[in-house]
Amino acid sequence: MKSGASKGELADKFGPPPASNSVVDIGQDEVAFFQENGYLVCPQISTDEEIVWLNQIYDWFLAQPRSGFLDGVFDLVSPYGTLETPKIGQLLMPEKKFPTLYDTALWKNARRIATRLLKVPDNEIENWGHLIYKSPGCANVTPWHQDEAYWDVSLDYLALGCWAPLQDVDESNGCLWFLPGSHRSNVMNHRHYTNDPAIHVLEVTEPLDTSDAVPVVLPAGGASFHHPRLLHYAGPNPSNGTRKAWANEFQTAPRKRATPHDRPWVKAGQDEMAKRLSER
Ligand SMILES: O=C(O)CCC(=O)C(=O)O
Repeated sequence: MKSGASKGELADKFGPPPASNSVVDIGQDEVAFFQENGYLVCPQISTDEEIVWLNQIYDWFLAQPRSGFLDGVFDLVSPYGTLETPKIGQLLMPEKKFPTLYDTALWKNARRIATRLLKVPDNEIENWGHLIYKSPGCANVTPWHQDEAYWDVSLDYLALGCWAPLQDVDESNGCLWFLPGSHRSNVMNHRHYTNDPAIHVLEVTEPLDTSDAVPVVLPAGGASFHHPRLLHYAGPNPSNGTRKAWANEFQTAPRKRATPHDRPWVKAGQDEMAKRLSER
């Protein structure tokens, strides 16, 4: 990412996460709920002290120079290369810059729960994270989508997403909404927002009945887990505060497919990003 600080400098600046004995696990009922509905909500997988610590690190990342591309902070709803304050900002893989994030109760609990939900041995889980935030007064929704619609069309995945807010979230500041049971559908047709392949965020193009959707109201330090085909969206953030979430994808090693999926929006976005990167 576009910043001068080394791993060591960040470790010196922020130190380790506050000591915690938070160990959160789930049982068969939660696994069954996830299989039936495509998601699970856990009210607390971190601690108050850790959330304060994480907020400082999050704010440091957001204050770094923006790149407008995937190597730094970029706006999910503006064309690649946009350097203005993001409406919906994203930074990929903060853990590569600051591996101490792996020492948090939040990450360790999320990983344990993901392992149970995916029903795989502990040593088979891979992970990457992203920071995703909505600026104060952001009118943009994160459109209805399935996460798998973003991914490599030549691979099959066993994966799920974990989404952990760093402040309380509800309908007033852009919480997630899930459509229970929708994970049983195939990946639907998507397009880049406003049909512009230079805009990263995707939206489903097929008609959707979202009348059964549920808001995922969570306190800071809680987390939700969702299947990569679960339809979900996040509302606007009309509040005065930044809505910050630390999302983590947990998966086994993806497997090569004999035939790639037909999802033309993926290549359209990659081509447009490569074009704009070459002009940077
Ligand atoms: O935070 C948001 O606005 C959307 C996050 C999301 O869709 C995800 O993490 O899968």
